[in-house]
Amino acid sequence: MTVDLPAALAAYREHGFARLGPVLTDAQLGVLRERAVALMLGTVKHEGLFFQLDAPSGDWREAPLGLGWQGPALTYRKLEKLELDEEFRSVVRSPALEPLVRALVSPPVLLYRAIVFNKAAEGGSEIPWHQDAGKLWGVSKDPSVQVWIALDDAPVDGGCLQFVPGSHGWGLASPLGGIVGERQVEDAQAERLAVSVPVRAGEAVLLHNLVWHRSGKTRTGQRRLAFSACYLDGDTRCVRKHKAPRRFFRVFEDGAVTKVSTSPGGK
Ligand SMILES: O=C(O)CCC(=O)C(=O)O
Repeated sequence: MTVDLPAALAAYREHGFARLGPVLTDAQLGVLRERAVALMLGTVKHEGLFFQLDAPSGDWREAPLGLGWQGPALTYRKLEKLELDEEFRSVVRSPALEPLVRALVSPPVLLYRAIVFNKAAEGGSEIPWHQDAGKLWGVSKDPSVQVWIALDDAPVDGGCLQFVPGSHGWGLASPLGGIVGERQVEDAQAERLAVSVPVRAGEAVLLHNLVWHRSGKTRTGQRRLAFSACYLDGDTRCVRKHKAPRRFFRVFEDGAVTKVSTSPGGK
């Protein structure tokens, strides 16, 4: 499984996202799905893993924060710090992704987050237009490289990603980052410009952290699991003040790279 690097980089620069095609074998998919379920059910445990249950209302704003693992359930919305799990760690460093990551990220490549997004068969919750950068992220420079991998099929009505193409070139919608305000969504005519990217299990999508993206509930009656890894340039520092600074996980052991420009439009 190889990613068409020039095509992926061109689409990423122009649109802020790129389809990468399949990056996992069926066997790997099976292992990762089973592991995600085992973590939710607590049959595999790692000290320090982050869990967030979905809100029973299906409104992400009501999802409880800071509670950790709440007992066996398949309705966790997010599982984070998956670099602690050997199966997910091997995806972060996957040979299928390594050339792409090395092309875009300055060494030594660091990891900001390794996360599973789950939409349970009952529907899960909608994630509104947002950007994955800004002060909320607590780092000295905004990251720009994320790889999102479907672990289940993600069809149009089953929780696929949606994008506003080119929006990575508009900068941060607010210094804080995260959710894009309603007014800005209207002004940008995001609804009209939105592009859905349905994928099959095992396929990946490269995202620029500034591109406006969102996902709906799954309405197919099928669960939609996805894994995402966000990479950081080696000189990125944690600037959070409320806790001790994070030390980011180092993705590859050596530092050899050819980093290319990540600016929109390829300049
Ligand atoms: O997996 C999803 O539904 C959303 C992913 C997402 O919003 C993100 O990667 O920031």
